[in-house]
Amino acid sequence: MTRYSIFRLARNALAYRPNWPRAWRSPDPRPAYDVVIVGGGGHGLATAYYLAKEHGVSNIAVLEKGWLGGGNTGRNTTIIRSNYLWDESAHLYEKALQLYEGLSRELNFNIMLSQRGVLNLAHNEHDLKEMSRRVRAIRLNGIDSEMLDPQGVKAEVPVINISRQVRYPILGASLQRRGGVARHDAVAWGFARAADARGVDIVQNCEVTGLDVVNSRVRGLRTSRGTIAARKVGLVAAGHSSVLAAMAGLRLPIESHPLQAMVSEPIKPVLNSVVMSNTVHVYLSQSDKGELVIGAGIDGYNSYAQRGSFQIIEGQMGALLELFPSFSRLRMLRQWGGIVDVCPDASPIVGKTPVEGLYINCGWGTGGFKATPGSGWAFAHTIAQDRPHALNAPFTLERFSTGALIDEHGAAAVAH
Ligand code: FAD
Ligand code: PYC
Repeated sequence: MTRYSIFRLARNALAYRPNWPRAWRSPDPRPAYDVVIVGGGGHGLATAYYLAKEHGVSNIAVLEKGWLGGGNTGRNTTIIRSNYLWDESAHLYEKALQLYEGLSRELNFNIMLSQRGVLNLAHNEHDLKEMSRRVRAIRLNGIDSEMLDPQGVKAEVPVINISRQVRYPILGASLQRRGGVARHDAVAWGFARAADARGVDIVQNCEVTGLDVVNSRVRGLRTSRGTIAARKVGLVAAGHSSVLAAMAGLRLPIESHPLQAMVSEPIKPVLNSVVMSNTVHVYLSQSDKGELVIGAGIDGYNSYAQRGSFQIIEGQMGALLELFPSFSRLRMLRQWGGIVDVCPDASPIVGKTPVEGLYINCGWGTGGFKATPGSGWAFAHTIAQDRPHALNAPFTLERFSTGALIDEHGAAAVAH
């Protein structure tokens, strides 16, 4: 950086800009809406955007109890991929990836999508066989996926040690080259700005405290900013899905767990891809700022506390150093937690509920960031048409009574 650009950066950082236009309005809630979306994370904002854009719904509000993207959207490790095993999931996550590929242009907002490739490491014969089967299944759905041998892994990740004389040798990896990362806040902000431009009221600091249901039909919501009538309500409140559903008398097959992550001090570029190891239980990438972004598995207990803990730091550092001993000299900068709602089959619920006019989008567990635009797109269709799109039709609440589960524990394994 030249002295001139440092000066310009400092000047811009300190400048007072009274005339900067707001990216979105800050309206008071109106007494009634056609559709109210509960939850101003990426999925809720995307739903509102596609409702307005694709379905011409004009009277929409998004109610967020805190600030936009302050839930899991702003807390995740930003990994995007569509390498899921079952056809149902492959179609949904691939739709999301395709939307991501055009999202900066669609929203006129740079979401910093970086398709740098996502590697899943194989450390034993079982991993190799499981991955080969998975790669073939994924390719049958027309999604890019390939196997690498140890030399191929080394070519993608030069800092990795492919010696066989280590505790977890690298026997190969699967790679999705179109996978990668995107700036999570930008996804929320881009959808918020574009939804607002289409007339959606985004109301922050507005907590939903109750749902009014009369004769099995939703009529409105009670909030910290008053009562709001609504013809349709979409619940998109990851981390609190069960709490919201219970307000309408529904019990969800969901467990809420903390999931933690951390970042290191920034260092020079050392890692070009996203590397995940289910067996050693760690995943990492390097941010544009140079920080290593490192994720853990879910905490074993249920909780609504969005915070880190000492044992996760210790476990994660142990796992990281098994794979990358040279990172032992790195200092960690920050650690945080988010609350993820996990379904028994590690797949989401996106669809109608037994209450008329009430729709639910939840249970994305540890892996919903990658689904954000696809989830919003399909959920908007479901709300507008009062029936699911083919993409989300299999992801019903009823599957837990019919038994038509979509078991994606393998695809989600690194964080479980
Ligand atoms: P959120 O962003 O959590 O939004 C829900 C919103 O609802 C919140 O803002 C909350 O404040 C609001 N809300 C709750 N209750 C109320 C109420 N009563 N009234 C009003 N508003 C309410 N996924 C990936 O694909 N890749 C990853 O690399 C990845 N890494 C992760 C790492 C961590 C540490 C965590 C925690 C998650 C990770 N995930 C990842 C999962 C991903 O972050 C989530 O699945 C996804 O962001 C969920 O988005 P959302 O919009 O549904 O939820
Ligand atoms: O689903 O890719 C994922 C993921 C990575 C970290 C947490 N979830």
